[in-house]
Amino acid sequence: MDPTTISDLPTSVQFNFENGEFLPFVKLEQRFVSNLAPMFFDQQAVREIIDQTDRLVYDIRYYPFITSNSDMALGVTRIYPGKVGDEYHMTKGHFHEREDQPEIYFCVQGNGFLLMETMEGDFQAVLWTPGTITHIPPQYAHRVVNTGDHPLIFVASFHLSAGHVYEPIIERGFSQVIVQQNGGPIFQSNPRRN
Ligand code: PAN
Ligand code: ZN
Repeated sequence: MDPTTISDLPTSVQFNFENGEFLPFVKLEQRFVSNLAPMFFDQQAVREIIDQTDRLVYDIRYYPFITSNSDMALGVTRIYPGKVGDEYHMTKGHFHEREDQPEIYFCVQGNGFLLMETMEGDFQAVLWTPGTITHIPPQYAHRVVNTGDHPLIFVASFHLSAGHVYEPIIERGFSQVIVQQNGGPIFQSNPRRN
């Protein structure tokens, strides 16, 4: 990220609880269905969306609080409501490259689940409502799923040096997926793993 943000002085940003934006921010990333294509199990639904009008699934605002000897980062993610086929909008999900790097996630607005899973297959799902704060231990892949009708907004705090590894999620996904059935969310074993 932008090296001009290096500062050894205390730094603050101002967070807007209504829309999840904060100022100033250093980087905004947008992830569309096309960017997430391999993550969803219903590949036909993915192709139909991309062929018609690609759709924004989530955006992330970052601020890297880099000092001369530390690399804490703030990220605020907004997952817009929606589904790809029957599967709810979600983040890609990733492992941290470094095996000693945890993360804090704070659900500010919206409803859904935080999914976490180790390489060894320990799967954990936490129901998320506004105010839920979860510590994600090192070596747990993490993904947030928005099962509500409104944006799901969460604040993340992590070290930039943690690194992000997406390949295992692209290849295998999480062991469970969350789909809509009879108007509400249910868990199913991931068809991509069968
Ligand atoms: C978060 C995530 C962010 C987007 O800042 O990077 O929510 O999710 P994906 O990276 O899985 O697309 C974080 O966990 N940082 O480590
Ligand atoms: Zn992370």
